[in-house]
Amino acid sequence: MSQIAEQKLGSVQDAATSPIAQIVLDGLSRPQKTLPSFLFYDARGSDLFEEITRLPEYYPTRTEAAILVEAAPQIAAHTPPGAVLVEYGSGSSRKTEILLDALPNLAAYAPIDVSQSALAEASARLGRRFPTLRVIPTLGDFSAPLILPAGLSRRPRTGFFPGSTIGNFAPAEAAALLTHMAQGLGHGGKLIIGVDLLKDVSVLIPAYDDASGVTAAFNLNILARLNRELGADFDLQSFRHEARFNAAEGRIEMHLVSRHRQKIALLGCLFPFEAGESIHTENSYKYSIAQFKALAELAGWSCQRVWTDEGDLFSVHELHRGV
Ligand code: SAH
Ligand code: AVI
Repeated sequence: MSQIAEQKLGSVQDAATSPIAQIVLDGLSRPQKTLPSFLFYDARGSDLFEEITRLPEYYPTRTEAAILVEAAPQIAAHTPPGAVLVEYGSGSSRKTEILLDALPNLAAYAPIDVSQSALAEASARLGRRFPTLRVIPTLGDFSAPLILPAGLSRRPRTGFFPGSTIGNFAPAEAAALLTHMAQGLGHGGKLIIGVDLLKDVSVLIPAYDDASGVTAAFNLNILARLNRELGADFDLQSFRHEARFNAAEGRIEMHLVSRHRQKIALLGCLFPFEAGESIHTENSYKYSIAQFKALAELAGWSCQRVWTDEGDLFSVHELHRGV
């Protein structure tokens, strides 16, 4: 995944050499067609995600933000002065402001995101709100090696990975990503990570299939992106959004379901769809606190603290590099 950094294409002629071309061709060639969820986040997708975070049905954002407000003093007490705060998948960096308010003595804030528009907007806003804070944005894949400017390389590092973006990875990939973060954050490193909790399907499904259709638009936007950037000919009206709960795997799945039999042309290939056949676009794993702790420990972290809300909807964990 480390080549996904710059996916904006000059023209459709460049499409075949795009870093995402092979990933998309591979995904659509599988018996269960799939697309990786990082493709959601072009400029339009990042805006739609922000809209999702404000939906009444989408409990994770407001719940995690409220937990962070409560936890911020304790998080600050365990963050050494002069540390670098590294955020993985920072998006709009809205929740970051809660931590930054409590952490006036950081050496720098280093957000990493694949969305150029989200990263640029957030960096500009934070620059205005925290004029003395050094902001070092990185456009790219958070699973690539972490590179900080030489002057900061010996500073202690605290990672921040909110939003339950870890849930968008299957457990084995999530463990690999957490191991990668442990390495990148170095000796004495800490990680503040948001993890959505398993709950009743009657709450989960509306969170991923809201009444106003914003999540549907977010899911379908991936096809618009493939049309624009890879010259595909998806008719967006010919697919519908579906959120499914996979109880055996403990995850919500998002699919785009073909409304009828059709063929899609993309980069010189034809992809046939039966009526009802889907493209699997996202997994969102939901954990118990014990399950997530086990995963984090497998990846070399020790769990120091966990905070939840009263309804046990969401959790925020403070992990330290294992001894
Ligand atoms: N942290 C924010 C945004 C979560 S949305 C919040 O909690 O609300 C997930 C974010 O991760 C998006 O901004 C998306 O662009 C980014 N993202 C997804 N996969 C990524 C990857 N592999 N590398 C870097 N950023 C990624
Ligand atoms: C970013 N990620 C954790 C979100 C989630 O809940 O899995 C993305 C999302 N997909 C649909 N709604 C929100």
